[in-house]
Amino acid sequence: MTTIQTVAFKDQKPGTSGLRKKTRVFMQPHYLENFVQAIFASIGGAKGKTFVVGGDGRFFNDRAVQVILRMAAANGAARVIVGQGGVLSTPAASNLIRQRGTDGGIILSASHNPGGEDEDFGIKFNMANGGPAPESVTEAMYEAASNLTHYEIAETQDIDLNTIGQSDIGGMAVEVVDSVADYAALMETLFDFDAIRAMFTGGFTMRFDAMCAVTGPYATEILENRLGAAPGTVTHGTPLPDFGGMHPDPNPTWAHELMAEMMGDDAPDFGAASDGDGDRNMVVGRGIYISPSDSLAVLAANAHLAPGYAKGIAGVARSMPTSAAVDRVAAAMGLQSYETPTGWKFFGNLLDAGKVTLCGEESFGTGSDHVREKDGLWAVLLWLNILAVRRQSVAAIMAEHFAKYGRNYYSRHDFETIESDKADSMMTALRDSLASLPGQEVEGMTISAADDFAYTDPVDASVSKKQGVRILFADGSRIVLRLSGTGTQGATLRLYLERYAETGLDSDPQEALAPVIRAAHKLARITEFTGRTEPDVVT
Ligand code: VG1
Ligand code: CO
Repeated sequence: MTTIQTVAFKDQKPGTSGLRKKTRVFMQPHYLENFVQAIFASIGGAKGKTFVVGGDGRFFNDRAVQVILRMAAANGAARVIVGQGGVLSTPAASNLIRQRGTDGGIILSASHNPGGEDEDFGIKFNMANGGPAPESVTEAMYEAASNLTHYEIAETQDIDLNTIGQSDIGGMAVEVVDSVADYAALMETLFDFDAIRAMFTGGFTMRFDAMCAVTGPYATEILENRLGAAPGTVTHGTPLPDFGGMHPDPNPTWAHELMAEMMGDDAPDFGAASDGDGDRNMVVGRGIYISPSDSLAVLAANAHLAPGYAKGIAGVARSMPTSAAVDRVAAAMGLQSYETPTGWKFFGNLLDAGKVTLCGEESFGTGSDHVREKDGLWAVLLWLNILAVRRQSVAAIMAEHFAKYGRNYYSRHDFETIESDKADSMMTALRDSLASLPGQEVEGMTISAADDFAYTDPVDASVSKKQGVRILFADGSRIVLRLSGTGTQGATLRLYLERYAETGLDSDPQEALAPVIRAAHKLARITEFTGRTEPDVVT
């Protein structure tokens, strides 16, 4: 056991979901070690505690796990449960943290960001409830990291993480577990596997694009081995340290191979994709793309068709930029709908308190109270269960949904790698203009309200400010702007656009939203500040 003197890094501030930096930043001497020590400091030390450790298998995952094990041992932890090969999807890690009654877990991932030596890496801590550390704890991490002078580490050989079983570092037990088994077992408790299997036997076809990321083994085991989907249903199913050069973000832009197949002749009945760490999902029907906000609404309206939710759901929550489609379902069902800031950490209290059962974000994240993370495969399985019960096409289900609730046309426009000072100036100017906006008319629409979203947690009353600018129009349309908290280079502006319609339900979203898009550019003066006229990614 050694104490290493170190110098604090001043940039170890966790963002929307942990600390994300270029992989090479993490690989520099002491960088990872400092932050791990700061994690332990922020939770009152590691002594006698049990943790789960695993990551999405990206470049540097294997080295980082070894470092964390040695530091946990030197900090007096009693036991660390590690996924085989150091790999766990984010929802599987969340499940293990809860199921084994541990004190929390360290998850290595930069999620939907590309991986590799020249791409991104990340690390975050999840609490004993299985959910991402709340802001009070991430602030304590930043504080500890900014003032760090030394860290504790054990000097030892690498631990064999490929063999399931138990070993030991200086009295700390290291338990290597199957990465998939417990998660797959949990899914069997929630969904009607027999009904889904019968649907596949009856000729139902599917494509699941794992994007060379962590979900491959999970999807292959569950979809092909347990549910009987045809071999080859899962594509890009072998996880690679650089995700095969793919950008593991399941949206129409990056999952273009899947999109092409789903929109082509002979498309399968159902398609889905997942991200780097397995917590995101995109679902697609034959010839029809489903926006994540609409998917959340459909899942809320139909969850009772799956055994795990047969008793009904307690309530729903969505992040503020997510469309209000799910609110309409909640209202019709007499349920409470909560609006939280972006990031899964804000759902934890609502789930723990039993106020909500389903949660979702427009960024391809959906989940429930079965874990405390969003869960890509879970969403896919819930869709499959609904399809198996309703025996309709995805397109028919969507058409019925829109006819009943109306349609919240929705799109997100991302402007990436803007110079940070330009993006900051734009947001500052916009914030300064908010008070003067109500009553103004833009593109034939009247602004009814404008604010900077602040959230008071209904459970612990903690307050989170400056969570994104909202401009609301009298006709129900909405514009939201915020800067990403997961990027590693410059700033990414996210522009969220929404318009509600009760008729004309078959339009192209970009066309339906055209006046809202023009209004957003005018009000935020995007081109004037950033030089950008067109977004880099449209979802
Ligand atoms: C993005 C998404 C947000 C999501 C977060 C983490 O954050 O917008 O909804 O919770 O990523 O998802 P930001 O700050 O870049 O907008 V993941 O799958 O990257 O852990
Ligand atoms: Co993710």
